[in-house]
Amino acid sequence: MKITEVRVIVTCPGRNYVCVKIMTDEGLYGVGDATLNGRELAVAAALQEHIAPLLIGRDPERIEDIWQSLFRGSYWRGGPIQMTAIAGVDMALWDIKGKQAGLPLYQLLGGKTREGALCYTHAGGRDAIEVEDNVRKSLERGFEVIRAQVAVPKAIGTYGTGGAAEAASASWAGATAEGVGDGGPMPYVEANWEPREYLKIVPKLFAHLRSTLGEDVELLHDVHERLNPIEAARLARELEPYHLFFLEDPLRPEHKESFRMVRNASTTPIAMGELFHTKYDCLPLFTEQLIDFIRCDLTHIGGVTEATKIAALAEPFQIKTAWHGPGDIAPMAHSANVHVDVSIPNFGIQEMVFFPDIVQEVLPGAPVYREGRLWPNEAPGLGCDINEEAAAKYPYQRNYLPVCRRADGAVHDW
Ligand code: KDG
Ligand code: MG
Repeated sequence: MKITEVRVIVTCPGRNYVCVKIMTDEGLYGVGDATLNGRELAVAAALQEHIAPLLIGRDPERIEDIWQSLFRGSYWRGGPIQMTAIAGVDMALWDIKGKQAGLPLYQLLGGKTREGALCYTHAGGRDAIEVEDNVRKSLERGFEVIRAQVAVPKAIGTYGTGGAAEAASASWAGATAEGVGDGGPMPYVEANWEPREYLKIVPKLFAHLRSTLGEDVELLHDVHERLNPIEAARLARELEPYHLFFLEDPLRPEHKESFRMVRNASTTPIAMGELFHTKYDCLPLFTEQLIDFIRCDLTHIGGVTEATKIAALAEPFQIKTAWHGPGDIAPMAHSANVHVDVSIPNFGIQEMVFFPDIVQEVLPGAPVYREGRLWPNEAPGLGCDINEEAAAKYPYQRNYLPVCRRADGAVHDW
């Protein structure tokens, strides 16, 4: 079999997605996700201008060889743009292999280790009562694990307080009113965010949720890389009595040694990884046993090929997976997540979103949610497709992630 064409389809059914469609001389094609929120066209150009010419005429069955030639063969390795471009190609090649075999991807990865993939949704709110209310609504929908985020006093537009709606949409309805949300034609400014206020409010939120909801519901919280090591250590310690499922991304991704301070301070389980790009980012956290969940984004680490290696590296350290599953990666990536989830031994949990109808029309095949779990598509390969005609109706719109600023106006990590 030979690759005859690599199509890069950029579409905006409510938010931007960069899709890869690899065509072959045998009529089979595969689809993958190469979306990098806020830098979509950089990835599209990398694919179109630099990667596609290298793939024409290659055998799509040689996934590992193509992966290695794109990662190491280019000399300049890693980074979000390159690893996202590789992911789009990698997913499309696994999709072709599945279609060739007539098997869903999880079968190619060793078959099922479990039925569905336990998943979590987001609950947010302006105060603890509103968050509690939204957690209760998620419980009614069957979720057993829920992420909880609360507005920080004095701050404008705290990350995550729009809950599941914010996660699914580029222009969340609350965004224009309060400056909250994920994205816009120019960056929103999340203003007046102060660690002191954040560190006071978050333990109070979880004290409230435990006192009103009891111990049965599993709760987690995303710090979104905003604290320094000593602040993160304090938060992890103060949240200990509330038994979180995990505390997510407490620190910036670059200096892995900082995690020692958080680890030594508490027994709150730690998750990390949505800003990682390769297995090499994960290694020091694994070998020193500094985290409990690895939550890379398959679309930003080079796809299924790197994800299965990361999961295998994590397994002997009893670290589980919690792959990133936001609305800003396409259904193909969510499908890849779940195929990996149900076939590895050390799956932990899967983050999910409910895609709006318009996304499902353009990019059909997202995993199905039922009873607190995601269920993989049983069609061959990823089980996803790109409706190119529908995609063409929604052209790319420039969109940025928000920027966070402290009370004195200084830039902080968003
Ligand atoms: O594009 C950025 C989002 O993917 C990120 O803010 C979402 O942190 C996130 C999460 O945990 O889903
Ligand atoms: Mg996160």
